[in-house]
Amino acid sequence: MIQIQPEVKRVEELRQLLQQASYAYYVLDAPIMEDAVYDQLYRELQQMETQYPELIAPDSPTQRVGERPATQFTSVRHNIPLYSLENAFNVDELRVWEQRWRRQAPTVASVEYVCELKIDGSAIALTYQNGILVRGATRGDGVMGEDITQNVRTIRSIPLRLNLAGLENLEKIEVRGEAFLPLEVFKQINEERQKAGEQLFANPRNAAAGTLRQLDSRIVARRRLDFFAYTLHIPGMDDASISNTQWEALELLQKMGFRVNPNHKLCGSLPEVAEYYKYWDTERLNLPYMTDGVVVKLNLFKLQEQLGFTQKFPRWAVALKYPAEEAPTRVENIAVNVGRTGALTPLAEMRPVQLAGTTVSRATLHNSDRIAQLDIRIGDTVIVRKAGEIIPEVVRVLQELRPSDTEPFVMPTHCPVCGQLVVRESGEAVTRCVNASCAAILKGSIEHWVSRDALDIKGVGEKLVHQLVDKGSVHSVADLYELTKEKLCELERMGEKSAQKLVDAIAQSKNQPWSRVLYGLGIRHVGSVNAQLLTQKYFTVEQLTAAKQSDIEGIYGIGAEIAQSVYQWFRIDANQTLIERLRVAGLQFAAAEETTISDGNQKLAGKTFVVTGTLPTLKRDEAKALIQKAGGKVTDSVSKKTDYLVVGEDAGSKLEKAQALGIIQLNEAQLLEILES
Ligand code: 0OW
Repeated sequence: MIQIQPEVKRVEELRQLLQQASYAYYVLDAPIMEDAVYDQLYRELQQMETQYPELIAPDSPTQRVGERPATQFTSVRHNIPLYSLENAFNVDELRVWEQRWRRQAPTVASVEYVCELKIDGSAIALTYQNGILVRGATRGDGVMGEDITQNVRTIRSIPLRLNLAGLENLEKIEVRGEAFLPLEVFKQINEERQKAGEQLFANPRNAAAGTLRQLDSRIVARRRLDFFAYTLHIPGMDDASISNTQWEALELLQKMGFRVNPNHKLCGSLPEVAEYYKYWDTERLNLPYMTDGVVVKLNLFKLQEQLGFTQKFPRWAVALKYPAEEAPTRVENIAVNVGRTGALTPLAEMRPVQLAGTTVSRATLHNSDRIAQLDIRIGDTVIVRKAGEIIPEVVRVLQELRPSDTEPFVMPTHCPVCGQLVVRESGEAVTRCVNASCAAILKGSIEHWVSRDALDIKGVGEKLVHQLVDKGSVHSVADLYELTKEKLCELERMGEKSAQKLVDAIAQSKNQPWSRVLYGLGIRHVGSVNAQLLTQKYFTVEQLTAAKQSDIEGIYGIGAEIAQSVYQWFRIDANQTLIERLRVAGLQFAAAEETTISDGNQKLAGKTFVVTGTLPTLKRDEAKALIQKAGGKVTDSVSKKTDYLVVGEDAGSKLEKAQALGIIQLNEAQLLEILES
C-alpha cells in the first residue's frame, strides 16, 4: 500500500480547489468562494511549495507569472497550421460563398452553420501534454509563430491543467482561440500610457498583440488579457474523432476548462445566419470586448474535411465582417503638437467627416515612421477609420487622388514651441524636445502636477496654467508655491476671492502623501501605480535617490525600463534642485505612516483597497493606516484592480462602480475581523 505523504496530499487538494475556483471565477463567471478564502488557500499552497520545492508543478496556480523577463521569443512551428478566414462584407457575398462550397459538395442538401462572434483580438495556439499546458504561441504567419508560453500562462481564463474527465487517453491536445483585451482594460492601459507620456494603442487588437509580445510577463499579468477558445485539435487524429461537429467541440472545450464565447448560435439556413448577423451589428456595441464580424462555419466536421482548405483559408468557414466605420476625407494640414514629455506628435487636421456617430476632424499620425509608412501629405485624400469609441486613425492614402503640387511631410528639426533643436534617439520612433524650460513641457508638467491622481489641486485648469506660463509667472511647479494672492490678481478675470481660493488650494496640496508627489514629478514610465509601488519600498526621497537601479528593478511590477528612467531622473541636478525647492515649500518627501507599515503580518499583502463613506468608529486615515500596516495598498479610485471596497455611511459613486465591477465590499466590522483574524 503506497503511503502518500500528508504534504503531497494537501498540496494536491489545494491545487484542485484553487483550479476549480479559478475556472468558476474566470470561465463561468460564477465564483464558488470568497476572494479572501481563495487568497488564504493560495497563500497556504505558496507556503507549502516554499517548504517542499520538489512539489512545485508547472500547472500549479502559483506558477502563472514568471519572475525574469525573456530576452527574446523563440520561433516555433505549429503542428497544425492556423488558417485565416476569407472575408464577406455583406449577406450577398455570403451567398456567393455558399454557392461556391455547394459546387464542391453538390450532393449536400440542408446543412447547419455555427455562427460565432468574431473576437477582435490576437489568435494564439495552445498545446497541452497529458492535460498540462506546455506551450503558447502567437499565430505568426499561420505556420511559424513565436513561443509566448510565459505570457500565455498569465491569462487567468487559460487553464494550466485541463479537466480531461473521460479523455485521459488524449496525450496531446491543440487549442486555438482569440486572446483579447476587454474594453475597460484597454481604456485603463491607454490612460496610464497617456499619463506616462507613452504612445497610445490605436485599438484593443493592437493592444492585445502588443501585450502578448511583451518580454516581461509581469507587465502582461497586470494587463488582464482574456481568452475565448474556438478550435480543438487532436494531432494525428481527425477532428471528427472526438466530436462530430463544431458545436460539440465548443461544448467540449468548455468542459475541459476553457472560456468559450457564449453568443454562438446554430443556424439551419443562410437567412438565419443573416438574422444573427443583423442582430449583433448593434447588440455587439454593448459587449465588454471588441468584435469585427461573425465567423460562419459549417457545423459537420465530415463536411469540413470533404471541403478542405485553399492555400490560405478553410473553404468551410467565412468571416462575415461588419463594415468598419471608414470614410474618405482631405488632409488640410499636418500639425505637430508637443506633449508633456516633449514628444512631438504629428496630427492630421482634416475636413470634418461623420464617423461612428461622431464628427472626426483630427487623427493622430503617431510619429515620423508612421508618416513615412503612409506617405501622407498635406492635400491628400485619406481613408479614416473609427471603430466604436476607439481613437480615429488614418488607414491609407488614396494616392490616385493626390494633387500634383504636394510635398512629402518632414518632421520639424526644431521644437515648434520653443525653437530648440529636437532629438530622435536611435531606435526610438519618437522625436522629442529636450529643453526642460520649453513652454509646452512646462505647461504639461504643471497640468500633470495639479491633476487628480497627483497633487489634485482644484481650480488650476489648463487655461490658468497657460496664462501663468505665458506671463512668465511660473517657470517650474515649485513656483506655484510662491504665488501670492496679489500676483494671481494680476491675471485677467482673477478676482481677489478666487485668487485666495487658489492660494489655499495650492497650500492644501502640501498634505498630499509622498507617493502622489513622486507621481506628480512626471518621471517617464512612472504612473500612479508605479509611484505607489516605489514609495512602498522607499519611504523617503533620500532612500529612492540612493537606491541602486538593480534594486529598483527588483520591485514586483517594476521593469528594467522604469528602473532606468527613475534612476537617471534622480541624477539630474535640475531635478535635485526642484526637489529641494519643493521640500522647502513644505511638500511631503517621506511617507508619514508608511514607516510603521508592514509589521510583519502581511495578511493583506498584494491586495488593493478603497475606503468610501463614513465609518462607524474609524476615521478614513485610520482605516487606511491599518490596511497599509497589514501590507495592503489603499487607492482613491475604484478600478478593476481594486480587490476590496470598505464601505461606510453615505458611500457614493465608488460603491456603484464597485458593484458594477463585482468588487467585494466590506464594512468596518468585517475589515477589523480580517485584521484581527
Ligand atoms: N476571431 C475569432 C475567430 C473564431 C478559425 C478556424 C479555422 C479558420 C479560422 O473569433 N471565432 N473562429 C475562428 O476559426 N477564427 C477566428 O479568428 C481568426 C483566427 C485567425 C484570424 C482570425 O482572427
